[in-house]
Amino acid sequence: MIQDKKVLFSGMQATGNLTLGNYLGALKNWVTLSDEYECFYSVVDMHSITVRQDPATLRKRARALLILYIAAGLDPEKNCIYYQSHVSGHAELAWILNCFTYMGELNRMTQFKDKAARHADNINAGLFTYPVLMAADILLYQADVVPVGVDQKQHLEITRDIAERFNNLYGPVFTIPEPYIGKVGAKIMSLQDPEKKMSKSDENPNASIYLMDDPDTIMRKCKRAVTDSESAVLYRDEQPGVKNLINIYSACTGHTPEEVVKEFDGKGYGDFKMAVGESVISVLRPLQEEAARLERDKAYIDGVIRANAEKAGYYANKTLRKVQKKVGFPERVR
Ligand code: ATP
Ligand code: LTN
Repeated sequence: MIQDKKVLFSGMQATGNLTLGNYLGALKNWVTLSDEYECFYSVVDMHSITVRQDPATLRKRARALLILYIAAGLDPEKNCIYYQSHVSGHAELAWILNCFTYMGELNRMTQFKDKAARHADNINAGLFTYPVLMAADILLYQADVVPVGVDQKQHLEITRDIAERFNNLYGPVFTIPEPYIGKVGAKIMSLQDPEKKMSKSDENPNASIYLMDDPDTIMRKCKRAVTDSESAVLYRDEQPGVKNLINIYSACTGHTPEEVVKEFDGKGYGDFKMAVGESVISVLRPLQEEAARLERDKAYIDGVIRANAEKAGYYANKTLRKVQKKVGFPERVR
């Protein structure tokens, strides 16, 4: 707990272009939660290199993602927005936690199995211990809550197991974190295959709306979205394409799915898809404008990066020193 507020930690990888799914499922919730908690939002660039990256592209994407956090409405004065690689405590705690994590536990992680299958030529040790670094991220700041999508639940469970194991051996060092999984937008589906989640690694560009898509592209993708032959805007599992579009419209306008169904009663898919497109454009336009403005303000962004790395480092070191003492590392001599 920092100044009576509970602590929140979350992060995103700077790999690929962010989609409307990332925004509605994660970033938007972060903004809603930011008043209630003391928040740490990291660009987890150290996690990114578990898969081979082009250095210049990674650097560019990491900065664009950090800017996007701010453009989405996270005030960097109140929220600690920083690069994971700028705080060495993440790597140091991860090493210690590696020694408290079992191979068998890591072997059960579904994300590891998926990624190992997709990158069969590069199944490195970092990919295997990815969840330990994630546990270090969270435990370093004594986070109470971690907002993530459903896909990250297993990693939260292993984080809790590692923390409890450590606490049982050495006393209450770590706060045990809870996952926070939002209701609205928890799972935005692909526009081309509504049975699959919208994902930044999808090869078909029409399947996802990217946060940086221009209005014409957004409208075209919405018009091309796969629906069905029912021709009625109804919110039901039998019409997954339409249901997904209702979810998107609902998340973008704040109207409930029931209100959306009423609004489009008797109207065709053409009108509905146009309205969905308009609603997405009106949410993304200010975000894009703000990101472009911040992009130009190099001095301001550099200042944010410097100040927040220092702030994160301060809290990280507090936990790290405690942990180092507990495991028996010799004290520093001043
Ligand atoms: P990839 O396609 O590379 O696996 P991703 O699009 O799934 O990436 P991540 O970087 O793994 O994105 O996730 C960032 C955050 O966005 C996570 O909290 C994740 O749960 C959330 N998220 C990702 N896709 C969606 C989606 N379609 N709907 C809702 N939330 C999502
Ligand atoms: N694994 C997460 C990103 C991530 C994260 C974290 C999320 C790394 N460290 C700590 C929450 C808390 C992902 O792929 N979305």
